[in-house]
Amino acid sequence: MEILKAEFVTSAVNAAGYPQDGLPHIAMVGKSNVGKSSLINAMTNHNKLARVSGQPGKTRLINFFRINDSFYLVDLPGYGFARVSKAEKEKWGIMMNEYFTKASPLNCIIMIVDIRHSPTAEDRQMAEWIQYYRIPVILAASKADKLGKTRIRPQAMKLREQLGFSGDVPVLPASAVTKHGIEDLLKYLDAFLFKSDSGH
Ligand SMILES: Nc1nc2c(ncn2[C@@H]2O[C@H](COP(=O)(O)OP(=O)(O)OP(=O)(O)O)[C@@H](O)[C@H]2O)c(=O)[nH]1
Ligand SMILES: [Mg+2]
Repeated sequence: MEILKAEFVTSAVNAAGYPQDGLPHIAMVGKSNVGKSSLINAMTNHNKLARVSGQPGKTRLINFFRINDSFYLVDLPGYGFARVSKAEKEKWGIMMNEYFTKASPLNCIIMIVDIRHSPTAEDRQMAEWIQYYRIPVILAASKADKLGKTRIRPQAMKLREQLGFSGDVPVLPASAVTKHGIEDLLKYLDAFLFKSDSGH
C-alpha cells in the first residue's frame, strides 16, 4: 500500500465522538512512550501528523487519522504510565473497553512493544484482551534501531511468545527512525484491510 493522503480527523473520548462513516479502523495500542504516534508518522511519511513526545502520556485521547480516504489509523492512549492517578487509569480503562466493543469495523490492532524490553504485566493483559475480543493483531517490536542487527529477529519472536500470541500472529521489528519494517507493516495492513474483499 502506498499512503498518498493522511489527515487528522478528530479526537474522541467515547463512541459518540468516533467517525460515523463506516470506514474500517486499524488501531495502535501499546505502553506509553513505546512509539505508537511515531509509527503512525513513519507509516504515513508525515513528521508531525501524530503528536510525539519524550514525555510519556502524550496521547490522552483517541485520535483518528483518515488514510487514502479509505480507512482510519487510530492512535489510542498508552497504558502503564506511572504518574497517572487511579481515577485517570479508570478513565483509560473505560475509554479502551468502549473502543474495543463499539468501534466498527475494527479490522485489526497493531500492538506495539519496545524490542529492548520484556513485556510488562499490562502488556500481557492487553494481549489477552485482544485475544478475548478476537481482534486480528499484528505485533510490532518498536525501536529496532536500538538493537544490534542479529538480535532483532530472535528478540521479536521471543516477545510474541512472552505475550502469549500464537505463531500465526505476524511479528514485525520496526523503527520510526530508520524506517526499518515500515514497508512490511503497510503490506500487512493491505492484507488485513482487503482480506474479506479478495476472498483469500
Ligand atoms: N530510537 C527510536 N526512538 C523512537 C522510535 N519511535 C519513537 N521513538 C521515541 O520515543 C518517544 C515516544 O514516542 P511516541 O511516538 O510519542 O510514543 P507513544 O507510544 O505515542 O507515547 P504516548 O502517546 O505517551 O502513549 C519519543 O521520544 C520518540 O522520538 C524508534 O523507532 N526509535
Ligand atoms: Mg502517542
